[in-house]
Amino acid sequence: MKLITTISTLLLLVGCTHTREVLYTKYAAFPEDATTEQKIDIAARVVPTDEQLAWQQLELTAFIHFGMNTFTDSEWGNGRETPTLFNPTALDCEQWVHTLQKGGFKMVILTAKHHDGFCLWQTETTDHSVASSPWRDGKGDVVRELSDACHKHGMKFGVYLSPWDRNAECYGDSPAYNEFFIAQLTELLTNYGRVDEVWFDGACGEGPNGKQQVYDWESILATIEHLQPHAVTAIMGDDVRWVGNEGGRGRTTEWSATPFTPQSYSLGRATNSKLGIEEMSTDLGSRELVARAEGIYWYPSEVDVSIRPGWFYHASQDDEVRSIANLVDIYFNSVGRNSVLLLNIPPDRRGLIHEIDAACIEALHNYITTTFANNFIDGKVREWHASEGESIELKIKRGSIINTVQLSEDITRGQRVEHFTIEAYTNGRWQHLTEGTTIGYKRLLRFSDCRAERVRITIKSCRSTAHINNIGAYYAPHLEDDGRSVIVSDLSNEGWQTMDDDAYTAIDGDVETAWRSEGITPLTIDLGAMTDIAGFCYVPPTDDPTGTIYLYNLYVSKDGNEWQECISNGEFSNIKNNPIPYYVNFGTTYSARYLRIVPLYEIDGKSATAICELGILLPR
Ligand code: FUL
Repeated sequence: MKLITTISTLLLLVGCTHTREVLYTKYAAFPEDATTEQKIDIAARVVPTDEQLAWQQLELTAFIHFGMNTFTDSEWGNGRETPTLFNPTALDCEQWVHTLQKGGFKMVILTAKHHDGFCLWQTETTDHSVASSPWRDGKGDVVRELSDACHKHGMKFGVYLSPWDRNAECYGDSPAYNEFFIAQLTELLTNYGRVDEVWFDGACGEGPNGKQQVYDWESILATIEHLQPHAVTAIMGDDVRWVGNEGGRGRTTEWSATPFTPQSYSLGRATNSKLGIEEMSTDLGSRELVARAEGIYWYPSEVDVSIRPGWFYHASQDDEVRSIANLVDIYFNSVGRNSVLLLNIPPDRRGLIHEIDAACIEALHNYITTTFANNFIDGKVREWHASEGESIELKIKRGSIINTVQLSEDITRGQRVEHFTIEAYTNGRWQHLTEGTTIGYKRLLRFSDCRAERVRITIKSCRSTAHINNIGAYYAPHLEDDGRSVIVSDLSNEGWQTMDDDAYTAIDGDVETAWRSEGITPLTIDLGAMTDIAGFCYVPPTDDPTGTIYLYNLYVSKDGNEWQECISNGEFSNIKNNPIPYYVNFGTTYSARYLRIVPLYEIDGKSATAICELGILLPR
């Protein structure tokens, strides 16, 4: 396991005095009797490994979700899909790499196996793979084609291998599946050259034997350490931490030095729960939290989000590719908040990145490069070793308008800033522009356009001396979001009624208002007239997830008395992490006037139901 506790010392030149500073790579345990002050001092001196640093510097990384779901139009497969469905007509991994490079991406991570268990490479471990598909007569290998294209064009390459496997017979028989999984991992890390990131999500389920799988993370991480020691391991790995949402939202206070213990460590969950923290927690690094902790990790955040509502390509979402304005916001809220962005760009059924997505990422890249090509600070900014309360004043090029400041800490000396302010000298006086908490590797702050003569940065509070190695002032052009609204029903809700008195908010056409009920409560709607129904849409709540439906049955009726089941044990896959509208096509048309959804299981097993909107899909 790559739990490195090396202590390195660095000879620092601060002013004219030589100071020997002890640094802790990746982890530091607090001495048992350490005071809060001592703990904070140690927290300020935990630093990334070389691999974590190189990863952080990539800034923009790309996810490729491609596989069986691309061909079944789903987000999660159940593992029973026939491999013959997998048949891209024009797959070209060089096109993926060129397109992503034009978008400024430095690494690409491929879903070598998603939860459905279908393997995109020639594996010895199962027949449920490309070898059983008609694509390239069963001789194709997507992992080979992509890794080759990456290595040829200087792009880093990573793999996503889903631990949860809904196809493997042995899933749930823990030792057998661990062996199977490690064999898959070994193939991927042995046969395809250099791999720079290995990505495991935490999903875990029951196998066909009815038993919950228990993963052997220690052996899994040891396999990576042995075969690709320079690769960072993400999410269930111990180098890169999940930011806690799939919506592209980094924290404004983001500590890479955190007491949050990787969940794959045997005591990870227990330690975190003792501290009252989880991946989604707002506070993962405050003084108050560090004071209660027993140690501190360098465990930086990665923001994973899709360019489309779903992780896999669905032609129906071609109109819902994120706008440039939205992508720019995501950039500021991820890379600009001390995180690495992992943006998913899912290839279509041809096996190509779709033209719309390609144009978007290129436009994003142009925006970023043009904005940050022009630093309006006059003169060169030297590294600034700031003590608490210290300020620096910087001249702005004459006549410039700025609305963005970039600050960076030299994280090879730790992450230290806790609070800073930015002011501008304009029209003969100092004016407060904005302020922030953490900085870390990169912090971008936007504020109203300002014609400044000088800017003043003040480090209001920090742990030990802060080493600021980059300051920039820029003008980021304003972009209008195209204001697209998502259509959740093909049929107007005029004349609709719910059979439950207070449930109108579930069909009022407003996705912001939720109908909430205590208990697992069915909802019946009367459309007012016989209608040909081809499917429905469920919009879950996004503020408080309580009541979000995970499993359900769906019925229709002509008269409200006799009901026909259309979907039994349906699943809104991945709704917990990605609470977007879910569109479900029946694959056939029902003539009916009433529709009833019967929730079976709430996302966390709670006794609650929440529906922001139910919509009707008409035949096309
Ligand atoms: C989640 C998965 O369930 C999604 O399908 C997707 O792969 C996302 C990146 O991770 O946990």
